[in-house]
Amino acid sequence: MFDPGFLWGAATSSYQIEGAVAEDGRGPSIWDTFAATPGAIQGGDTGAVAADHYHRFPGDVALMAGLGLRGYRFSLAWPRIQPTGSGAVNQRGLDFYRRLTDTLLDQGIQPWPTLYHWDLPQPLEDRGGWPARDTAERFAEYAALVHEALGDRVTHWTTLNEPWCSAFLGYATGRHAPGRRDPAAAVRAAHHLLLGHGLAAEAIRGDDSHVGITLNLTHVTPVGTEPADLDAARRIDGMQNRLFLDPLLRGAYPDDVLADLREVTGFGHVHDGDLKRIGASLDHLGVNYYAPMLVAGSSTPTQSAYVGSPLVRVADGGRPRTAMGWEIDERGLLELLLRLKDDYPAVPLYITENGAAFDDVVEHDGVHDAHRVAYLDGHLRSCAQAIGHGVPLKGYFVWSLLDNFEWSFGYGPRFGIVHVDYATQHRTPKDSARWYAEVIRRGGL
Ligand code: IFM
Repeated sequence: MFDPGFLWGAATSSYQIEGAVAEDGRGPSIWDTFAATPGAIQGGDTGAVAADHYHRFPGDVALMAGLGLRGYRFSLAWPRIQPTGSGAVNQRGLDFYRRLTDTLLDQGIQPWPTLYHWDLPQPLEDRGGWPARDTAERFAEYAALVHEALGDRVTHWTTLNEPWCSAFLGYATGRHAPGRRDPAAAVRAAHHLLLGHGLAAEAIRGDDSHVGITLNLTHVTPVGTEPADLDAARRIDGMQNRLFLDPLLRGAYPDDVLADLREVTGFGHVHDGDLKRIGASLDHLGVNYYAPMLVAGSSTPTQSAYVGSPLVRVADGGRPRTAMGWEIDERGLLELLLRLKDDYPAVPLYITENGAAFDDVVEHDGVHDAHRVAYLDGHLRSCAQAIGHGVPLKGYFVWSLLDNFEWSFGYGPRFGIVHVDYATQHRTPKDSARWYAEVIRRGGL
């Protein structure tokens, strides 16, 4: 069961909700550039206005308070704070986050900032982006600036959101900004993201500062017991989970994953001492879970985000799916949490994202999103079971507070528990928001 200190929250990210991309000195990010590329985003959508949270944050915080949220996970846009990715602070950008943080604290809502949720300053990409080691150093510098400004009000820091996506969707498949298709660069990016996390953790950790990272993890199972299927599951688990968990929690890359990746690149970019820094960096771990993965061996090579693993295909588990086409299986979350407890040293865990997009219908009396309520209810039951088995799970942030810009899918998929009418910016709490408020009020299901 959930203890009284359990942190009940909701999450968002800067580029997905803020808008105001050219205001108060913000510099361009890789997502501004990518979104302006014809064909990159469905419907040609961009984050230029999004949910206009930059201007409407007081109302949005009031909404959070009305729901009884205890924590709010948001991200800071690096290009608001350092418009070129290095050098002096843009005070107006920093002030926005100071006002947001203070408004949250006034309402008794714990600010839970993430320093990087994918909006890299474009000038840093022009100098090589995450495949370049210098970007990790710049990230630590930026982290130190933010910590200096907000460290008196923020206790729990998340460095990166889902470095797997930044590295492999951004640099291998080209489906995310900056849209590069260079598997070797993606592998270097993955290491430099982890290094940037480690350096940032050194810069901000202190008596009152707890440092975490958020990973998108999944529960991987093979379709059967054929060696090819077992190998497919090992490879995908390696690329999606262990490539990040092992350096962070054991201080070493897994040998089998290094062997798989050697088909793509060497590891000269991993310097002596890097893994020591990465491995000593976590006070807590953020887990983003949406769906399990069922995989099979394949005889046809495919190019995917799982570089170094071409002979793998994702199989159909036959379960109902969300509007993203993701299979719904809350048992995958339970298995994942138990696995983290069994395979890695104990570290406090937080579900930093969990939620679902469905084709919501706005009716005269609201948005009756029963599918989302069922999804959240099932996954929270898995959380409760995991806690019962001794998993040190300390909090849960639903993704997302608001409908928002879903990256290359644009504004089509709606993940919010609060509906946003993008034409009027009117917010309507869905049934799931009311249901979640009641869960929080009761302290559980
Ligand atoms: O919207 C994203 C978020 O930015 C990162 N995690 C997954 C969510 C749903 O795709």
